[in-house]
Amino acid sequence: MGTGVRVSLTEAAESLGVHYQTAYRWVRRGVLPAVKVNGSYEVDPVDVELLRRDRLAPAPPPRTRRVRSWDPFADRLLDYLLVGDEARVRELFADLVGSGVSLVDLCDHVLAPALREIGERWARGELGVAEEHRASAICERALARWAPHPPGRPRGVAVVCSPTGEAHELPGLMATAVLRELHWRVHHLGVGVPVDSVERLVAGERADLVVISAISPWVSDDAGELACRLGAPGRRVLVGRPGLTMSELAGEVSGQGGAGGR
Ligand code: B12
Repeated sequence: MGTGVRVSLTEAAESLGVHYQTAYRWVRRGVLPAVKVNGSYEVDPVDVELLRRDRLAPAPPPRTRRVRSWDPFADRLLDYLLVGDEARVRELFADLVGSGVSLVDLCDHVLAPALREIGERWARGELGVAEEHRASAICERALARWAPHPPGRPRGVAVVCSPTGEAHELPGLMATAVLRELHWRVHHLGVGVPVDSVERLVAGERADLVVISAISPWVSDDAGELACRLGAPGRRVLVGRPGLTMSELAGEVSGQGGAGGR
């Protein structure tokens, strides 16, 4: 779990044995999470340690790791989430992604099953709202680390949003992480943004793709209406719903697959 005590970027650079400018570049690229305090960057020592380990590790193999069974990983994630062990969650993600697991597989086979189980336990009254919120917040922060803007020329501009009335943020974050891994430039709007404002941003950014993440059944009509409003010539609009997967999203944007596009 994060210590709550942050160190300056200069100290982090020293402890990583790199020049301040290098550490600064890592912050700008999202490789090293940081917050700005009084105009200076500060970082969590846990992130510094994770980055040190990443750098010490041998160069990762190409992203082709095949996993025989995902269940042990989803179970481990669930265990860590249930006790709020954020450091272990980050390590698990770093181990998997660092050893060649794609964000598609991480989301579909590890994150989503653990979250579904948390939802089941909450629905059965075995888990409090506080524990469920803690778990979601940990997932959001851990996944955000793997969703920096991609380097190089993007495949296109995407906006990821949700209908108003949808409070579930994680599916949109998963879609953002996966699209960025696939080299899309993504504007992630989170939840609760008024439709008019989403519409203006989508037009202003000349989005080629809009992904609407909607997992609550009561917003499915709104998701359809939003998709109609945001559609335009030359722009694809895809609507997510429970049961669809990141793998289908990835297939759709690669020109294959059969997810809920228009
Ligand atoms: C975390 C959580 C919350 C958190 C969200 C916090 C956050 N920051 O995101 C909070 C506390 C806000 C919350 C609130 C509520 N929740 Co809730 N929540 C969950 C939980 C545990 C995980 C949600 C999640 O991230 N799921 C993502 C994954 C696990 O699900 P998935 O839909 O299969 O995801 C895939 C697709 O969405 C797809 N995808 C995403 N985008 C796209 C786009 C495209 C184009 C494609 C192809 C695919 C795609 O990829 C994902 C990965 O495979 C779920 C459990 C569950 N089964 O999902 C309950 C759950 C969704 N919640 C539920 C409920 C009832 C609620 C509340 C009504 C509770 C209440 N009484 O207040 C409110 C509703 C708030 C609202 N207005 O929306 C129910 C919904 C039941 C139903 N179907 O009717 C669930 C299923 C729990 C349960 N078992 O009962 N919740």
